[in-house]
Amino acid sequence: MDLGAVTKYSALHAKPSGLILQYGTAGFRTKAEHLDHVMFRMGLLAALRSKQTKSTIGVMVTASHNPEEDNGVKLVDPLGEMLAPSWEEHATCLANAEEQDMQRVLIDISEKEAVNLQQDAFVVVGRDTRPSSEKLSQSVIDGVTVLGGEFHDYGLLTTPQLHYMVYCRNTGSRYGKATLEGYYQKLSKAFMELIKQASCSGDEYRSLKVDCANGIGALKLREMEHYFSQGLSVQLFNDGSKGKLNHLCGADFVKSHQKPPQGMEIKSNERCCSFDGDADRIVYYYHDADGHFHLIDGDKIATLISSFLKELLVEIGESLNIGVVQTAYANGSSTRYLEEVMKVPVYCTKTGVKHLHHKAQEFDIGVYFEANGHGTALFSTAVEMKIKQSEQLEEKKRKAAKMLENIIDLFNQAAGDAISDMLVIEAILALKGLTVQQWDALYTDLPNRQLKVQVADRRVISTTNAERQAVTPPGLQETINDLVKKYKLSRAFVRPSGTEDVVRVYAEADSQESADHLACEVSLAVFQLAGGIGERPQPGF
Ligand code: 16G
Ligand code: MG
Repeated sequence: MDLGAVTKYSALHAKPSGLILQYGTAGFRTKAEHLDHVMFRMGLLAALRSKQTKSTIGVMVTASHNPEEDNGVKLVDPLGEMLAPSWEEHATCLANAEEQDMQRVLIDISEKEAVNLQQDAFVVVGRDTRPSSEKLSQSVIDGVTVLGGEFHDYGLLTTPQLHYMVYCRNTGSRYGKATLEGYYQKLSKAFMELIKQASCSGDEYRSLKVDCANGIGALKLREMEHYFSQGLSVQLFNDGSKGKLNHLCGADFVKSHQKPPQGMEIKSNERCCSFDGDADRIVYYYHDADGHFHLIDGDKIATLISSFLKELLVEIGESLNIGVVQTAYANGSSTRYLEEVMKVPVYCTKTGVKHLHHKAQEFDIGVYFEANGHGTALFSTAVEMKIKQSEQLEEKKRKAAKMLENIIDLFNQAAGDAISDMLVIEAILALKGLTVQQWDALYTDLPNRQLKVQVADRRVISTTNAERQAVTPPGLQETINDLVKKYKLSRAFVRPSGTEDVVRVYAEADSQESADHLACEVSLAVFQLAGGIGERPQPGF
């Protein structure tokens, strides 16, 4: 390691002194103007991680659904997964080191992780459409090269596309070709094969309106569209030509405001979906004949997907297991439906994709989705073996095995992916002959409300039981329990955000009014017991 060069180049990406940032749930995120040094240092760290794992590491420059002025960076581990936890700590240390301590911190990390510095390093870089992203990704590259690493700059990519590239490169292209062309072809081929088998593929299954959040999803979907246009026609809105990224549109806006995005004209019963700013989340929705808005979130997406996969497994007659992984935010109706009607085991993990992904790997088929629309399905080698053996099976079983094979190809198994999920959903709807209303009618969501509360230090709140219960501050959980008892079919929990300096409150109940009241009362309890600052939460918010 040429420490002299590191110091010299680091000075060109100097850290504003005193600035402290955390590697949060999905990497670093803050105002773009504070991130140049973080990018350079994440380039250094990615090179070290690559040397240690002897694999290609990915670096994605994006702030997802956050405002256009923000930016962020996250590292992608060899199998397309989120960075290992011990390296998240190194990332935080390195990002916060003052200039004069940089050398020491780098040496510390290398020693702790037994990095062979002579080893080659290879890092792939991708970025979203934010105005700040190009320059920031150049800073990442500077960091990689200072440590003698090589790189490939993919330029504009969705986050899941970068995960896909990393996965392909580290599996000797068995998974797919590590190019955009490879990604488009793999997914489109699987999609076209699947819908060939749909008996009812009338016009209503063939078109979809997509709100692209004025982000990278628009560019990439446009590039990809002609590969699958024989099977599905997509109409793009909020494609970045006019509006601002994530402003009044995108999956996060639609989910949290429970209303349609601006800039999209919706006729009754038309199927619509929204991506977020880096295209790793998707939610669906429609207007019914009375003009009412219906949201189909990640929970209902998981239900559609897991019930279809379970049917395929039954068809094949195999005892392979399937499990669904959710978080505390999953609507109570979805959990009940999955467990009681579909008889699929459901597990709850902490918020953040890495937790869900990890749990889902325990099953032959693990379907995981956050209510906010981030998710995918993972398949074990046992499933692949079964498909390979299916040649000897009778015709009907062979057909199911073939479908399963295409579904596996269509899912981005490296990460939740709005484009890939969209094609899976569209294929299932066509194969099952389901309209968007029929899908929505699988169960009725319990009315719910999410609020946030400002506190002096959100770390005073700690949780257990996959964030469903507060351990500290004392008395908070007991208060929540008492409040919940006042309402029917109710549930509430609080957790410190992993991405913002706030405490999040979630409540659901049998009516919207009750959910709103409960959320408000719980917010007040947080304010009083956990050191609230600023304005007290008010009824009516
Ligand atoms: C990040 C997570 C997302 C999670 C959200 C929670 C990834 C890739 N993204 O965006 O899964 O739902 O944080 O945010 O893990 P919060 O902690 O602020 O509620
Ligand atoms: Mg995102």
